[in-house]
Amino acid sequence: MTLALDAAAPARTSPIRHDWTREEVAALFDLPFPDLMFRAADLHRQFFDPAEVQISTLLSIKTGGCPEDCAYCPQSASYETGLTASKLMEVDRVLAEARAARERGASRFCMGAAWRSPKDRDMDAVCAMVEGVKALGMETCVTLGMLNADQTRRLKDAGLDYYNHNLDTSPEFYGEIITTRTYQERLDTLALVRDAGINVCCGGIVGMGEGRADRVGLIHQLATLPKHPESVPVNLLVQVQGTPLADGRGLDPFEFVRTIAVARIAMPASMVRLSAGREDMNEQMQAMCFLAGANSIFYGERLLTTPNPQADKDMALLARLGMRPMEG
Ligand code: SAM
Ligand code: DTB
Ligand code: SF4
Repeated sequence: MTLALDAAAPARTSPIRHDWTREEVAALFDLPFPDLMFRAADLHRQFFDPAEVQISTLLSIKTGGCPEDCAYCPQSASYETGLTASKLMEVDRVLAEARAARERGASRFCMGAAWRSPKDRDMDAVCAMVEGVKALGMETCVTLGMLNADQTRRLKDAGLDYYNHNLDTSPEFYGEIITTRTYQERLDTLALVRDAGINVCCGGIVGMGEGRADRVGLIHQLATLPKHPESVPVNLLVQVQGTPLADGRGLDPFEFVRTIAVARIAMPASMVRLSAGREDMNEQMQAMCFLAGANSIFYGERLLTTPNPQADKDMALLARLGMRPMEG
């Protein structure tokens, strides 16, 4: 017998706000944990079916040797992480990977390149990848670094659905993490993508030694953009040997769950993605993130260069929780 619970779904009474103050975002973080979780779960139900999780698979189409100095990143040429750099993958190989991801149940295929920004000569191949993945019936996402107007238009013309470009942290903490690209340059790329009519995927990383005020600052920035990003990846730092952040103290798991919940409340109509770092979370913690409003995951054994949970373990977890992949 199935219980008819649909009637219990709350009506969509909460507005989508773009005028959040930092104080309001900080006050959400300060709520008693049960109150925060209740508010996040209520908003989650107003905008989504809480039993559904969107699943995306990542592929690194160009790995390592990156000229940027992002302190968290194993792909920066500035750090000795033991990663072998490689050239841009062949289009056919990328499409074979996308097909395999689709067969395992992914609805979105995200292709990442370790570039500061793409070279114009790379754009033909990347656009062919976008067209090919779309032809497989999957949603497409790429993350290629900074873009100019012409590159953005070419991606739009190729049919790109989402562009991922993260703000990573608060404007105040940013300089501790990256010196080779400014916060404003990131905002400029996001504005180009938005204006071209491509969906925006934008979030950040926590657990980098930032304070709560920086987590507040990150969510405040995202939630006061002229339009909220359609996808908000919340990454827990993957501590990679050789990077400057390899030996940090990590983050209290409840503070991570709070960050998810505050993102859900501040951007209620966005997909909040439980992104990097799931290898370091037990299943109970991941379930708590779903209760806090996360409704998307990266799926498949590899993120870009680091491990992610086995696909069948993820499907088994969703089944144990009575949850299911969102239809593409
Ligand atoms: N090079 C492009 C750029 O930075 O825009 C695209 C690829 S880059 C690897 C995409 C995102 O991955 C970064 O913005 C960062 O948020 C995330 N990331 C990279 N290394 C990470 C790590 N060790 N732990 C968690 N997230 C990470
Ligand atoms: C995002 O926010 N997280 C993904 C995706 N966007 C491109 C990347 C996570 C990378 C984790 C480290 C690695 O595997 O290299
Ligand atoms: Fe390069 Fe992107 Fe890694 Fe920064 S996060 S070093 S830009 S690949």
